[in-house]
Amino acid sequence: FELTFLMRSQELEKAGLLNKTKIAEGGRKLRKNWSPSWVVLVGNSLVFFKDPKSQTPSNWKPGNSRPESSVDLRGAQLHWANELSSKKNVFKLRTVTGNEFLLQSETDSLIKEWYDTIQNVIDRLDRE
Ligand code: I3P
Repeated sequence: FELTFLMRSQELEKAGLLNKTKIAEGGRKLRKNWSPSWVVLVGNSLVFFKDPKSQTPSNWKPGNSRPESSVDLRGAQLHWANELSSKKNVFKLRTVTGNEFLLQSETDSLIKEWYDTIQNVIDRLDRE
């Protein structure tokens, strides 16, 4: 995974702090483990970073930190999934490879923005 290449060549669309848990890997169910994650939408990928405390939107620089993981949004599916959690404002992202993530924020407007932005990228990729 060449983050530097991604950042140079593609537009950074959105970055922010969300609660995240992976719930499936390749279709196999995983135990939930919620933690705050610095989430960056760049090009066709959603990239997750650890250590969100040291990051803020104003000082975040792609070269400073190593991504924890990344998700290819091509062919991905997005659904509101409040039935999958006791938390509010939860959506599920499922990749073509069968990895599933829940993302959550206490802030209604913020999670709505993320949902719409990710869905727009998925729709754009579907049309290509
Ligand atoms: C889980 C933990 C999660 C919770 C999950 C629990 O327990 O409390 O936060 O998910 O609920 O099983 P543990 O830490 O012992 O693994 P939510 O916060 O999303 O509700 P679930 O099993 O109903 O998914």
